[in-house]
Amino acid sequence: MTTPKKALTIAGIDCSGGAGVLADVKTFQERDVYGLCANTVQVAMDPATWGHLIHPLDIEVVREQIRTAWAIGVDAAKTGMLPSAELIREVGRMLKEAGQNNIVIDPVMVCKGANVPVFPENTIAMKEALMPLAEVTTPNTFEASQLADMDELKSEDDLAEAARRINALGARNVIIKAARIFKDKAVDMLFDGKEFVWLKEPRLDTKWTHGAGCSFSACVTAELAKGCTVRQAFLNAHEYLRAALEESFPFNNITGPVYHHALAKRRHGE
Ligand code: PXL
Repeated sequence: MTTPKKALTIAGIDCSGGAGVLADVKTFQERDVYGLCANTVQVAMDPATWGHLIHPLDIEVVREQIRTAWAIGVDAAKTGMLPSAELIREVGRMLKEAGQNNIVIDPVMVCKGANVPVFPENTIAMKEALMPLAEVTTPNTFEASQLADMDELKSEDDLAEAARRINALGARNVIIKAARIFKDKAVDMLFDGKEFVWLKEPRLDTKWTHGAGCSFSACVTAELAKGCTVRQAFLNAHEYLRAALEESFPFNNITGPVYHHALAKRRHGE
């Protein structure tokens, strides 16, 4: 009998299956890692506007789920949508108390194409309670600018400066995903406190990117659970997401998800 590596996601359930817990657990499965979850919010969509209807769960219910995960034991843990500063601080306390390693913080602040407000008080809690615990954090450019206290990031120099500032908050490795700020290229950047790794590719011309951020950070988490270095986890997640984006598809004319099985399907010649 071989026991698989296990990863926990502390995040919201997006019932459309593209982002949040479902994206994370699908990704864990694709990467041969057993997935567990602690659900923080239930998200449904208004069928007319695709506006997100967000229903936070009681903090005690989140705590019970995390306690369950600790009772099982996990090799890595990630966070996604955390709807209040109070919950962010509680999750930080629980991760720290458990001595959990391989922590990936995806500092979710906005949902693509949806009207989700940004809570400034959540940013402060994230900086104080979660960044010091992060083996890796995976902000997009908006989230990175908020964490780094910078205006809109527009250049590679801005990305590097934001990464240095986020590293100074305690996150040991900072991955900034800059899919949109450059006209001709998509850039993923890793800063490990000393060196930068830049991955640049032609931008994929697709509107169907729902769940891209969650799936990327989930892949990093799964790779860390299996014992990969951060650099290798970054490269693997980049490759995984590129394929998932190349096979993304529409739900409607507003949004569509990345396809989590794309890379494995190619590899197996399905
Ligand atoms: O993509 C950010 C995100 C994260 N988590 C949940 C979401 C979304 C966006 O829709 O619903 C639960």
